[in-house]
Formats: sequence, structure tokens, C-alpha cells
Amino acid sequence: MNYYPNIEKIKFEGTESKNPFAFRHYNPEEVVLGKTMKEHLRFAVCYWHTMTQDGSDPFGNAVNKRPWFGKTAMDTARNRVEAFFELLEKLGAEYFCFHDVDIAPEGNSLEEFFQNIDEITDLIKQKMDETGIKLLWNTANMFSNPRFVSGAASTNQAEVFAIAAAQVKKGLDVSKKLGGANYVFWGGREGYETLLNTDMKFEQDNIARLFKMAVNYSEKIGHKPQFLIEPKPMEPSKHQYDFDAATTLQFIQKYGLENDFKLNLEANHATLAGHTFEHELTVARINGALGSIDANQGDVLLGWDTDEFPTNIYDVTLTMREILENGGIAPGGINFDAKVRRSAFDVEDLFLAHIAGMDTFARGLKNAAKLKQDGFLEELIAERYASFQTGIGASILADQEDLESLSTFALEHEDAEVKSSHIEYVKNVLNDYMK
Ligand code: XLS
Ligand code: CA
Ligand code: CA
Repeated sequence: MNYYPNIEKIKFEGTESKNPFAFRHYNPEEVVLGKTMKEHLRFAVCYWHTMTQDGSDPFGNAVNKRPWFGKTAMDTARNRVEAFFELLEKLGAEYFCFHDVDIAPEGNSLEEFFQNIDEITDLIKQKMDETGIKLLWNTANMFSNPRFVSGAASTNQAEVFAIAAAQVKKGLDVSKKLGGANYVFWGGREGYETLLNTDMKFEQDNIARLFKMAVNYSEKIGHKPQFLIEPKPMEPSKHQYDFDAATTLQFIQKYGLENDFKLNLEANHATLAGHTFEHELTVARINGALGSIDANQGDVLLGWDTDEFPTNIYDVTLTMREILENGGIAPGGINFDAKVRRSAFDVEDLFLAHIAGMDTFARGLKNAAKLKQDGFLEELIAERYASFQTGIGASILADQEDLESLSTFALEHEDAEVKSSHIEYVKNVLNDYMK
């Protein structure tokens, strides 16, 4: 079946094009800094916002009427696979991501859920073989089902911990079946509502315990994806343990997980944590832990996780600057964890939204590449720290100084010139790159 009969494969037509169903900046084969755009960007479409999200919000009913709705939940699930791969192919997106519950209904028991997953992943595998489209990552939804009210790995209820473990096992079996490159843990309920009834150390030890079980199982089955933890400070939990990149890295290091775990960073989660996305990316990169990104944006006027499609060229340019600095994002990718606004309910909007996101990232890539080639910021930074290249600075870096020697030096050099940052000039020049 053809779910989008009015939409052809989306082509690059250049900036003069007035065709809404064309790329004006994303030209997959165009080479930028020695790699094609599609190699740099590794775009993924997510199942949850694109295929299952119905447009309802706490004040309003579902608005999205999708052509893949069937008579039963399993009919819908089967149709979705067809519709999803048609969308991926037409967009030219080479990767995808999903939670277990996005692809298959939970049914009336865990056993039925797992059978449904088996049936649907057979269909997904068939589509992957036909199209060459690949699984960027999958994950287990351990936050929606009522049993997870008090957490999954961090629950107070041992039986619930066991169910979480069963979902992770199934997730890794599916990752093996579909050749998943990464496996994500996002702990929506791994946090607390109040410390009055919470043993934080116990809960965090148990989260690490589940992660270690996942590593051991993946080694046992001979399929080891890159494990990723996705930080988010709050929502749905009041406080989530994986608050931001720095907190999550501390956890990874404390429990000795650094060889198997990196971070999946999301732009909107960074802003919820009170950080810029560049801050989160930098913290991960300098610690060798930048694994993958969830590309979206929040609304500065709203304090929640709005998951909008990324259209802010300035922010995306700085994001791509970090990814280039990291030497790329593979085996991770750029996953559009983004949803169309409630008022954009046509099925065509799913295409228009992804085109907007892909074009914005293509612009960000080109801007960041030009910035890197010109070396404007590199020179600025080198100049800013130049005092550490010679004299006493070089001696400090060579660990040849101590408090006594520096004290002697300081007494003779207290009139050192402190330089202005000229930061407004820097921002003015940076604006020239925002194309
Ligand atoms: C929710 C998260 C979630 C993860 C995967 O805010 O972004 O969708 O990416 O569980
Ligand atoms: Ca996400
Ligand atoms: Ca989000």
C-alpha cells in the first residue's frame, strides 16, 4: 500500500526551489570536509513521535488521523511498519529508533507483548533487508506502564525490577536480530518524588546493577551495541538521577561502566537542565563520551519538554561545530526526537517537519565546516590561552612549578596585563557564518 500517494521521493532542488517537498540545503551526496553530508549527519527518524503520537495533550483529544490505523492494535502495528519504511525511504533517512511499546502492543501479558514484538520485528527486518535502512538504536519503555510508577531499575519492588530486566533482555535480543548499532537507556522514572521515602544509594546501585546485567547479556549473545544513557533532569520524575551530562558521567565512572557506556544527548533536555546544548555536547566530548544526539528544540517561553523540530540555525550550527570537533558522531547519529505541533496534523506535515529539520542540520553542517576551515574560533582560543605557551605558563603546564615557586614569581610580576575578551566583536563575526 502507498500511504503517501501525493509525495514522491524528496530530492535536493537547491535554495531557489519553491517546492515544499524538496530539500533546499540537504544534498546527501555533497561532500563537506571530505565526507558526504549523509555520512556526517546519519539522520534517524523516531517511531514514537512520528508513528504513534496522536496529538493529544493534557487539555485536548487526539487530532492525528493516520492512514495506518487498523481494526485491531496489531493491524495498526503491522500497517505502521509499511508506512514507516515508506516515509524513511521517501525522506532518504537511513536510520531509525524505537521503544518496544512503539512498535508492538503490550496486549494482556508480558508473554503476549514479547510475541507481538517477535511478529513485528520480523516485518521490520524484512523491510530493512529490502531497503538497506538501519537501526540506530532501540530501547525499552520502562516508564509508561503503571507498574513503573516508582521506577524500573530504581523501583522499591523487586518483581518490577525483574520485569524491567526482562524488557531489557528482549530489547537486546531485538537489537541482535536487527543489527542495532546502539542501545539506549532513558530513565524517565529513575528518580524520586520525595527523599522522605527514598534510599538514593540503594536505587542508584540497582540502576548500575541492571546496566551491568545488560553488558553481560550482550556479551553472552555475541552482540554488543554501544550502550548509551540519555540524561534528562526531570519530567516525568520530579528529579531524575541522570540529570545532565556531568551527573551521568559521574555515575558511569563511579560504577566502572565507562568502557561500554556513552551519552545520548538531547537538545531539549539540555535546556531543561539549565544548560545550552553546546555545554552538554562539550562535557561529553571532552570526556570521550559523546555517543549520539536526539535533535530537537524547546521553546524558551515554556519550561517543559516540547520536542519541537530543530529549526534554529544558530543553535544547530554550534551543535554541528561540536560534532565536527568530536570527529563525527558514528556509530551514533542525529535522531529527530521531535514531534509536529498539534495544529500540524496532516500526514504531509510529518514530511515537512523532517525536511525542515534535515535542511536546518545541513545548513548547520555547512556553517560549522566554514567556521572550522576559516579557523576564526580556533585562533581566538589559541590566542586567549597564549600565555601558557611560553615562560611561566609553559613551565606550569610542564608541572615544573609549585606554590612556592609561583609565589616568588607572583611577587615580581603582579602587574601582568589582563586582556579584554572583545566578546561582542566575536559574536558579531560569528553572525556572518549563520547562513
Ligand atoms: C523523553 C525521551 C525519550 C528517550 C527514549 O523525554 O526523550 O523519548 O529518547 O526513551
Ligand atoms: Ca530523547
Ligand atoms: Ca524530549
